[in-house]
Parts: sequence; C-alpha cells; structure tokens
Amino acid sequence: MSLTLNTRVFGKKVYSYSKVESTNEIAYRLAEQGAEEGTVVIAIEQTKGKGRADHYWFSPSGGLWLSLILRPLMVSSSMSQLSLLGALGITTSIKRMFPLLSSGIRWPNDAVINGKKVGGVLCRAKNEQKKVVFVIMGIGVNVNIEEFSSPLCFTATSLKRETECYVPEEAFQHCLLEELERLYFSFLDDSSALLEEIRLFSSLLGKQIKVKISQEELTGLVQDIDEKGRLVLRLESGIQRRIGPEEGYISG
Ligand code: BT5
Repeated sequence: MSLTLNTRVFGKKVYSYSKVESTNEIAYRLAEQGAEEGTVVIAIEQTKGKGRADHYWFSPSGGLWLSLILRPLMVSSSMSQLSLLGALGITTSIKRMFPLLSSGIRWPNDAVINGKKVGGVLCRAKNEQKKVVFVIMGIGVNVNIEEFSSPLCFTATSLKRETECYVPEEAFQHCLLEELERLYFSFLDDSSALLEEIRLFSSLLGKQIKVKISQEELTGLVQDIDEKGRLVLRLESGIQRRIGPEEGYISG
C-alpha cells in the first residue's frame, strides 16, 4: 500500500498530537476558528476518548484516533447519515487493505468484524437556523491494539488481532481518508448511491435484534435501512418501526 495520500481535500492539513483528551474537542475548536473542510486532527493516544451519549472510548497508542472537519451544505436533518458514512468508510478501507476479512457496518455507527467492534464514529455538528455550519466526524479504529480488558475483550477486536500481523498505521490512515472522501462527495452528489453501499455492507439486514430506545427495548427483524439512515424494524407484533440513528442502540 502506497504512503502517498490520494485525496483532494481530506487530510491536506493535519494537526498531529502525541496525547490529547479527545481529538473531537480540538477539531471543534479549530472549526469554530474557521479551519477548512478536510482538516484532520490526529493523536497517538486519547485520555478522554468519547463515544455517543458520553460513553467512554478506549484509546491507547496502537489505534487510529482522528477527527475530520466537514462543512457540508446541508440541512441539519440530513446529518444523521454521516455516522453511517463514517462506519462505511472504515469498512471499505478494511476491505481494500484486507479483502479476506469479513468486515461490515453495524447500524448506526460501528464497523465490525465477525460481530466484534473494530471501529466507531462520533459526529458532532454545529447548526444555525436548521443548517449545518460544520460537522466534526470523529473516527476510532483499533488498528494494532493487542489486548482489551474486560468487558471490552468480549465485544471489541483490532485489525492486528484479526490478521495476526502488524498493520502499517499510516497506510491505513491514508486508505481511510481516501475512502471517506470518495463516500462523502458521492453522498453530497447523490445520497441514494451511498445508501446502496450501506445496505451492501450492513451486517444487520435480515437479522433478529434488540434495540434500546431510552427505557424501552424493542425486538424485531431488520428489514432495511431507509433513505434517512433509519433502521426499519419489523416488531414481533408485525408493526413496522423506523428508528433514527440518534434514537437508539443495538442491545442484543
Ligand atoms: C462510538 O461510540 O463508537 C464512537 C467512537 C468514536 C471514537 C473517536 S476516536 C477520535 C474521536 N475522538 C473522540 O473522543 N471520539 C472519536 P459508541 O457507539 O457510543 O460506542 C462506545 C462503546 O464502545 C463503549 O461504551 C464501549 O462499550 C465500546 N468501546 C469503547 N472503546 C472501544 C474500542 N476501542 N473498541 C471497541 N469498542 C469500544
């Protein structure tokens, strides 16, 4: 894999750190100061890596922890699909570098290999009058992490664990930025093309799952992911429910 970065805008400006609390926080501040679309903030280690809803994100050295500044011309309601786009970018990068690994997307923001989480996405937007001013797309990928302690050891994996080889981190980072740029501009151009690719890599389609929505837990069959990035679930009662990416998470 070449070390050249073949992108037009993503990663042309990179802020690199050895240790930070969270790359998302730094990227947010830079975006407020006017940093351009495609600017990347990357760190070897995060001490307060964040997941959704203030979940923690385990981010020791050996992983790829980066945040990308986006300035899409879109209404804030379309922004929910960007987490899926990020998860798809992780998945297609894994496919490009390791075609034999069976990686997929687990709605709404996970990249998985054989059911274990290898990467996650956290998007945070600044909106004004229902329009997006900027989005910070935070991406975490367990590249060369060798060990996870409990309870992560039951649910997480890394590229090194799956391939049993050291993975060149810079090559993976370039591949990821190239895939994210391709998907992002294709999405801005025609969101239906992105949806097709999301469906193709979705590990949940046709599966029986449990989704937690605040205090409620729903069980049903995943029928589709719709044009708004919502999970289309057929409940045991036969009723169909559409669940937005911010509304719930898979609990089983
Ligand atoms: C996510 O949240 O998956 C979003 C992860 C985004 C991380 C990136 S790293 C760069 C940028 N800076 C940040 O501070 N964040 C972003 P969520 O779907 O809520 O998943 C969080 C859950 O995943 C946790 O509650 C754990 O169960 C699990 N988890 C934590 N660390 C993990 C890891 N390294 N690998 C796999 N699973 C992990």
